[in-house]
Amino acid sequence: MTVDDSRLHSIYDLVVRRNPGEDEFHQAVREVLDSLGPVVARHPEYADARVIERICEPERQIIFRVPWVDDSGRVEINRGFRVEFNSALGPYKGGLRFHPSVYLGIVKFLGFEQVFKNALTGMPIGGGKGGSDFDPKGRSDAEVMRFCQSFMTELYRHIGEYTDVPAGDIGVGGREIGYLFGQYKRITNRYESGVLTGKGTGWGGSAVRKEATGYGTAFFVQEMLRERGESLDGKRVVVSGSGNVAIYAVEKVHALGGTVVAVSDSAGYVVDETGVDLELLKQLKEVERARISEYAERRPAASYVAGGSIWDVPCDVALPCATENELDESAARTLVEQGCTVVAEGANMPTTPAGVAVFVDAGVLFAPGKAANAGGVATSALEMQQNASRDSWTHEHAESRLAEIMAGIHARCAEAADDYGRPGDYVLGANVSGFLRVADAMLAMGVV
Ligand code: NDP
Ligand code: 2IT
Repeated sequence: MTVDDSRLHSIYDLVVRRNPGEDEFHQAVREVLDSLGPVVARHPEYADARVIERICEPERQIIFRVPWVDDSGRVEINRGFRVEFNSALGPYKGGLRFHPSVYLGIVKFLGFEQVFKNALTGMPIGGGKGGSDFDPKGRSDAEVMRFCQSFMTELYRHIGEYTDVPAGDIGVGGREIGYLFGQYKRITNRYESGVLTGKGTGWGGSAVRKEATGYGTAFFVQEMLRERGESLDGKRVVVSGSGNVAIYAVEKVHALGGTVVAVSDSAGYVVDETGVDLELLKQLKEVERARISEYAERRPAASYVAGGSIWDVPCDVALPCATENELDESAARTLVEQGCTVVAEGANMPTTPAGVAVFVDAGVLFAPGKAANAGGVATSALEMQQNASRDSWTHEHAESRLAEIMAGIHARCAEAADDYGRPGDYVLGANVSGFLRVADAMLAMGVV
């Protein structure tokens, strides 16, 4: 893919120069700019107001020390981040990631993606992201709690229900959100429910938030297939990862009649031709925090492959739900050769640009993360709505809102792709539709 418009090309060069060494951020910016050529040609007003240059520059970036004491009494020091990227549409909104690979470039790539994703939901949320290079693996609950308390002891001064509303991402789930909320409440002496989302359903969390990203990805696939007069019924599906997004993608794929035959973690993958046993998967990953190899040990029908690529497993539908750049050109070729016709990104930027090109060339239905995984943040916005009105919806109501929102995102992507002469191009549709909503708000608000 090339950034052919010379103005866009020089913006991209500037981003690379001003953000040295942040490869993932460069990749995310390039992927969006690659879609914007026809938009700037039709709308010179965006270029005149330098909206694209402004969108590529975060409004605020916070980096802080996170000291804490481990169970043996040793002092540990991590680095914390919050990048408040764009607030044209609402308070900054986006998750926190705790993973040893986290550095500023990862947080900026995720924050940048979040701006367009959140716009695409049609809801009043800006974009931001944060996290730390803290590795929760192998840490006790007490260590995770002390880390979260130290992290929030700095973060609290930057967030608020009308300012910036963090949630979960890799390594941050219900347990961590609980510890973070507890510390925020203690420091501020305010029961400000809307300051974090992904809370427990007994204390301000929304029904279906935990399930929302995975469910939403399956709903998006269903919408894409409907256009072809098909459905997930009878489809063979491979889901990478076995965390929050993956587990609930499996659950909804099964409910819609598909069969998930493989899941993974960072050490390897399991193949279960009879269909992944969801209760066992939840027990292992949500309760015991065990490795996926354990799945095969407890289920004779399944086999474990250490290392290797889960994309070697033949399927009709591939749902990458683990992490960025996990599906490269060679994996994409293997998937296409073995008959895969649908790919939807539950994770953020899991497919490399060369991988996306393979899918596009092969006519695969391809849904980018900012459309396919937007159900999580959309349900976070529903959680904010419930908190603001001190209300709490039923599971059925929250799920039907999620399904409507995913259908709306699908329709917006499809309309923008049609409007710009690229029917069926969900990458262009998502980027253009998200961009237009943010850009119009920025134009209306002047140079701020
Ligand atoms: P979890 O921490 O619950 O699970 C992450 C899963 O991905 C685990 O199976 C993990 O394996 C695997 N994984 C993580 N990092 C790597 C890596 N570097 N290489 C290989 N495997 C890896 O996170 P989530 O399920 O919440 O997030 C998964 C993806 O979905 C991320 O891209 C996230 O940004 C995105 N996302 C999440 C949303 C949410 O609501 N949670 C919303 C939208 C997108 P292991 O346990 O071995 O590390
Ligand atoms: O990438 C994402 O959209 C998330 N991790 C969810 C963000 C949120 O605020 O719910």
